[in-house]
Amino acid sequence: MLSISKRLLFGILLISSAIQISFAQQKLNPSAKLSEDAIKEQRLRWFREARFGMFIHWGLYSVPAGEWKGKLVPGLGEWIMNRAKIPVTEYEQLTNQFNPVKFNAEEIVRLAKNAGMKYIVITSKHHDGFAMYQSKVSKYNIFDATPFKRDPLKELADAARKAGIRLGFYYSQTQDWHEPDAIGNDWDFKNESTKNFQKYLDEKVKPQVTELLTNYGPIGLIWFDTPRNITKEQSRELVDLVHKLQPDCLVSGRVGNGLGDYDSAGDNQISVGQVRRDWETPVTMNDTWGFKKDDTNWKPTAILIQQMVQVSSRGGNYLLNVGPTAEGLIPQPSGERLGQVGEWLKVNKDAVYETRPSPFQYELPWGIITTKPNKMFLHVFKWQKQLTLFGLKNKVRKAALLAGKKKLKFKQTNDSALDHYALTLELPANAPDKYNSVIELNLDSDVSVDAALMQQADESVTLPAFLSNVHKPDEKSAFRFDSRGVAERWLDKNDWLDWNFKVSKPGTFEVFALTSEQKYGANWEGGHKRSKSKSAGQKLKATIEIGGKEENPANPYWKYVVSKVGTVKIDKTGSFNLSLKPETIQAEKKLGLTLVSVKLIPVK
Ligand code: FHN
Repeated sequence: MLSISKRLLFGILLISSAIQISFAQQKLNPSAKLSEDAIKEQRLRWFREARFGMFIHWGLYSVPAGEWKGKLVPGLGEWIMNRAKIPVTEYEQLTNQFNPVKFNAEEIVRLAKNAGMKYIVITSKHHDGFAMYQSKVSKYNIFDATPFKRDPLKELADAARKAGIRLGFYYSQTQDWHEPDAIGNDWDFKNESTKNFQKYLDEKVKPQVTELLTNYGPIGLIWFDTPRNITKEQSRELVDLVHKLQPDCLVSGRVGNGLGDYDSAGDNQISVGQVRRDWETPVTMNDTWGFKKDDTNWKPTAILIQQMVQVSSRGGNYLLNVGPTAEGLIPQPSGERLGQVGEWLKVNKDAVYETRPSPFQYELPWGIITTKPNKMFLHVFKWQKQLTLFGLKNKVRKAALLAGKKKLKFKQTNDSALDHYALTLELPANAPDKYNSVIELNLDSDVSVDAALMQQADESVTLPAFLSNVHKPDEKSAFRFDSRGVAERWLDKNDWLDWNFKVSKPGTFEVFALTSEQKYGANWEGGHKRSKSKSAGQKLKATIEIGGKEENPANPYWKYVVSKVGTVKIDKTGSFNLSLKPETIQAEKKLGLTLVSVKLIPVK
């Protein structure tokens, strides 16, 4: 049961003079040294343009496919050895049954290419320690230990090269449940004190990574995962090894200690936060990475397309997973969805590849934006006959649907007193695309916007947590934002937030707080109480209750808990400030107040 007495204090402060707000986007890698910068830029060039890749989780675990000794094992398919605590000697027996004769590298590459994917990342060794290629370092590999006697990574590397698709290898550098010195297997190798992680790193990880970067031609990236205990020196050793062997090969953020070439968002986390570095998010098509026969919770194609462009609109890459079966086949529902995404991309590719992020840091009520020099692409998820965009300062030269190039009528206005720009587009009655219809705007110069938070055309105001001014009286406070832009570790009652925003249509508004509830794991935490507030203006003191829940299509693993806080009246246009101060914060589960945003919805 959740405690439902979150109590917060809101202070609404009317500000008479306009506030100058600048949310300039940070430049990538501002602090890197010049020469390193240049090398890194070169390495990142293809990745930055790619936007969409295929993740392949394939290993011995596809044989049990989620079932062990007649019982379905909950959790991720590739974690079955860990979840069912299968002894190494028993798990090794799976090698006798692993004969994926239907594996066809060219077919997989064709599927990826038709889906519009620009790169493929396949598990060369997952946490179970089994190498999916011919390794001289350990006989525990698909070539030497199974009846298959083929090297699928070699076949994939050849097929990918022929098709002009980049290939990357996933490699689990800390967890290896097959090895006594590695992390993770506490059922066979119980004695932590005798473990020598460096030995495992020197004798298995580095030699295997060397094989992968020596025997398979140019490799786009090494996707290290779960850094866990790895020290900064050890992460550095791996990064240096990769760059020494193949200077153009990228290293994923999960090598640990902030040393990767790019950041990796959490699994299935579609980041809405600020763009700081190049980044990628790995996403499952159902709920597992490795094949599981009982997982049929497939995401609809509309969600996959919307997530992909949402990631593009924040400057990231979308790495969408498939989990082949023990026969080597990609499950039919995955293939079907990839085909549909590919069809959409054939028409709308200009709005995805090589695009730059949205100039607006916040989400819009109808969809998202991607940009290119002198161009803006409006991805409309919620179709409407008239679409209004606020804050665009450029003159629009032409507006047209990307599909079919049909020109659209539009009008631009500017309220100079409020410093408020509006573009209104007239749209056809029906959405031209059932997933995401894109409008292309040709602009007079490179995109220029008023990036301040502002009321939208539906008269609502959304104040995302990550765009607030954060006040942490105690510097040691753990408060921060996760890769979705949601407040986490808000455990200190003295931390508080405030926002400045513009209102162009005065009125009475209901105020809601949206907090984030995990689908799995620790869930949600409540019981926070109100504190004294020094805010001026209208004050709302409210008990936040679970007033409802909203699905969050972009992040299906985190629902929004919606709580009504009260009502405010804003009787003139202008700039306003809203502050949010909690009282005591319940932190038993160490979740605290997981604020997504505060919303003002007009009372009609
Ligand atoms: O534990 C793994 C998991 O099995 C899977 O490989 C994902 C993919 O991002 N990475 C780890 C969890 O974050």
